[in-house]
Amino acid sequence: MTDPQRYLVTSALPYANGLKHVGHLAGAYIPADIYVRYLRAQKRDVVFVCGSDEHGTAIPIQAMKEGTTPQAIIDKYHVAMKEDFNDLDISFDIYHRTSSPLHHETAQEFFTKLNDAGELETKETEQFYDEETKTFLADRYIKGTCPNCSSDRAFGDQCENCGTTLSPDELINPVSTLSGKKPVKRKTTHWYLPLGKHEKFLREWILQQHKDDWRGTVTGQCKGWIEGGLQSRAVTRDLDWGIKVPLKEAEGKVLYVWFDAPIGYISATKQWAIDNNKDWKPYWEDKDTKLVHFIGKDNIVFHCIIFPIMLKLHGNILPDNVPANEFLNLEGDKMSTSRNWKLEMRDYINDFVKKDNGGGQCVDMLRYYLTQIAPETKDSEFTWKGYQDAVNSELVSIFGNFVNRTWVLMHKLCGGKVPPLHMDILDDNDKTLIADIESTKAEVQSAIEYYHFKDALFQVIDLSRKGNQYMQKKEPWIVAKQTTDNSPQSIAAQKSIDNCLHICLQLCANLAVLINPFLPNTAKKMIYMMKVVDKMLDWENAGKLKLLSVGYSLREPQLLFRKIEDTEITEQIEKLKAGLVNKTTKMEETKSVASKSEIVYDDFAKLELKAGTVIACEKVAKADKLLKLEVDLGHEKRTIVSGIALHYNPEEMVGKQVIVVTNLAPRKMKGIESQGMILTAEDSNGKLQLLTPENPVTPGSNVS
Ligand code: B3M
Ligand code: ZN
Repeated sequence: MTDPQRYLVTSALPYANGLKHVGHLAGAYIPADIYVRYLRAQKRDVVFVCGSDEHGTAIPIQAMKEGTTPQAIIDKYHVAMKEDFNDLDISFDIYHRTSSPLHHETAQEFFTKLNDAGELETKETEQFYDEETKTFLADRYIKGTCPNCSSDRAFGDQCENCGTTLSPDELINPVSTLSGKKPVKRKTTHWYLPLGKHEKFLREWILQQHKDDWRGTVTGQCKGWIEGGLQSRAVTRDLDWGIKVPLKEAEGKVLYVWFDAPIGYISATKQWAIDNNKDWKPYWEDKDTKLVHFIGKDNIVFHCIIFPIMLKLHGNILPDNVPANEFLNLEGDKMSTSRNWKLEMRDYINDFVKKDNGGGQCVDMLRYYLTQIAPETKDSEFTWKGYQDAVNSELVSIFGNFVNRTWVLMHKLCGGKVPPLHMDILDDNDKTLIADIESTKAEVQSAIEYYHFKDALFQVIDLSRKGNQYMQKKEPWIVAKQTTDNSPQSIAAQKSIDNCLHICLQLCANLAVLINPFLPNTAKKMIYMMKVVDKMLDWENAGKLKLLSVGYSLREPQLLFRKIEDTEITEQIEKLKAGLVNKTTKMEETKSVASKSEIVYDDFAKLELKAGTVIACEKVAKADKLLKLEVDLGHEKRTIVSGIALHYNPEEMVGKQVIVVTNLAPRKMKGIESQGMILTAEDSNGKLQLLTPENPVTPGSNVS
């Protein structure tokens, strides 16, 4: 494979509706930044683009929550997110925004081209309409009772309580969140992208051409979509916030946010080109450009199916790879903004980075841990203890310790200068380490090029581990005791010390080059200690043994990383739990206001409740929150789908007794018919607890 002429690297455009957390950082920003820094060190032509996603219903909804305007929301969060990325050294070439006129024009031109070419279809459907505010209601603007768990925190797209994916039609007693009134159905026309027409192309391009070089998790999801039947997707919405559909007959309609957002990558490139006096076109039109999208797994369908179809129809290049990451959990639970179970980038910046005095060590410590636990192939977990261990026992004790002892000993035993290498006395230990230095470059390089950043970083740390072991074998501080006079033994001893420290110093110089894409602040400090220019960090210098000239004097050592104290992590854990409690109390306040109206006994008596025993249980595919249960109810067995997967493992459910509403009309969830509902209560941490008889009862027993 020959190297492409240029690279265009993108990170998902975060919604400008709130601050982002470390899960986002680990998923789409740090890996992209590592990749880009590596390409830059290789002197490749690369542009790294990102920006705020400022359309979609998420924005006006946040404005309603904060009691302000959508414009105020995007202005506030665009600036705040940009600052967060900057503070964590994510080195975008441009951080753009989709509210810019340039983006509006670009997206409208894109739509027009596709529409004029006859690639879009129009369809008339019935949609909920609020007569009072005279607006069609986006799914999120409709609230009602969840048909699955009866919570009144259900919206037209999803239930906030049990997580079930819903459509507005499924809501019981739907009301408009704008007016509180019951909405009516009204006819409306929309433009659709017929995905089905492109099935053959997708099959060939993803399932054949990229079957080996894309992550299995990515092609797997794509396969699911393709095989499930590709439906036409509406690319317009009845909404007053967004990019106007550039057609006379589409008055009051805007482009669907997922149509315009990925085009944001193109408009960002255009703006970058304007700012830097470059031509943007080759980056999107020349086949010799390698386009790579870094995203989280929830964005796969948009980046691998919908946007590529749009790009193809519009005459652009297609992504070469979409290394999507899985999710990052936090301290044993899913990160969630609504439950306040998250670590925002801003919190880490305030509690760690700002206290650094500009050295960037805490930035690098977070970048290190998030890369080490990167959810590349499966979900992974951030724990404060894990963070502390990674910093203290790897960065401080292995990498930092090796560099530090090399510097201290070089100053003590070699007069602060790079000692010579005496080839005549090279022993096996020296040779092995030299070979390791030479071979690590290729390993790190290939891992990065295959987007295995975790592995790549491991190789770098492993090389420093080998340095420590080598030093331990050589013990220059002991050998130094023999260098007291001019005797032949003394001279030989000094030569052995010279060799050890010469090799260790060259190893440190190599470590600086190799660690630079991952931990740029650390590399910068090492450059300072070595008194060399930034150019030394060029990738071509990795694997070389003559990076530091003999006799060159070096600066005093600086500590690269600090230890994380126990008190720091307990404080963080307490803070996390406190945030959850505050949030729950807030939710409870709003809930008690919205309590249900009084009923008579006959209403209650309409319910048939029975106790049953769970005899089998499994996760529901492609639904993070659902479990499928087989419940023994004595005279019959029933299949029940329940939104408790975040709270119970399938294994622990088997054998448990549950209370089932048995006369609820059956309903389909993810293609499975649920023949009842099991009862739960929510505890103060927002966790669902099963209601269960105090002592075992016979399956089928009546509950009253
Ligand atoms: N803003 C969704 C998200 O943040 C969306 C990504 C757009 S990328 C073009 O998950
Ligand atoms: Zn629900």
